[in-house]
Amino acid sequence: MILTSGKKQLSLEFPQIMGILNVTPDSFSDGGKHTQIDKALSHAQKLVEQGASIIDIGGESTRPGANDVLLDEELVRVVPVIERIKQELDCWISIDTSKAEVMTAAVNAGADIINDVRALREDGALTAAVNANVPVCLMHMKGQPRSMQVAPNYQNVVHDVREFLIQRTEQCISAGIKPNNIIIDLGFGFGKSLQHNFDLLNATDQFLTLGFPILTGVSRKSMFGQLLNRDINSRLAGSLAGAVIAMQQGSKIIRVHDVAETVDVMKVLQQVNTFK
Ligand code: YH5
Repeated sequence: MILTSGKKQLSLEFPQIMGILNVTPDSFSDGGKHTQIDKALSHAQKLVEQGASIIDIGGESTRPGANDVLLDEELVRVVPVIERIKQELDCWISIDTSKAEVMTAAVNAGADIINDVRALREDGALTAAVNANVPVCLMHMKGQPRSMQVAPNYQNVVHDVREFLIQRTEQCISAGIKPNNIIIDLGFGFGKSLQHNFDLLNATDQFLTLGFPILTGVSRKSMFGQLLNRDINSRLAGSLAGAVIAMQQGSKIIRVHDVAETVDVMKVLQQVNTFK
């Protein structure tokens, strides 16, 4: 399996590590505009040196309970950072957004992948992604970030998420997204209880038959906080265990904060070839 974006190619024979770069004010609030861009660039540089082949840039907080970010603010946060990373680093750039205007501006600035936790369901997003003609990650989310963690329920979480992804990938293909440009994501923590998250993680291999590469994002999420009673900065071991399970079940892109450690885990698995 190979991803293509413009002239670039990324092999998915072995899992690729996607490093998370938050450009929300909570992460880079001190200093002026240039300091913020410099800080984002140096963090991205560190992630690439540690072995990330993709940097996922997000300017909207989709953590449970988060408020919506205004369009202009999101554009001002992400576009200059994409331009700088494009100039300075050798990596793929992914834009974590749900807004059509941000998708278009980000791809024009050099983003290689559109990563949308709302699976292109916002106004204009599907058209923007078709026109951008780059790989897109379609994620399952039940409800909206503000309320999604209030008593999420499913008849059968694996079946329901799988059906959603089948339907949504079909709709996107009908609208003009190329099948080879689709990545799917089970959406850990987005409208799921602790049990839902682990049921889904353990069913990752059941999504391989859809025929699209699977992206997994469990890094530092509440599923480990709840299970292990750890705060957000003490979830590394849990997150690595989650990455092992995802990779062994065939996930090809692992979205993480802790790149160096996840690359080590991937290389150990590579030696015993436990990838599907
Ligand atoms: C994802 O899974 N997640 S943003 C809460 C946390 C820790 C981390 C409470 N964008 C995903 O990373 N894109 C986000 O602790 C994503 N898949 C894809 N494709 C949320 C996040 C986080 C939230």
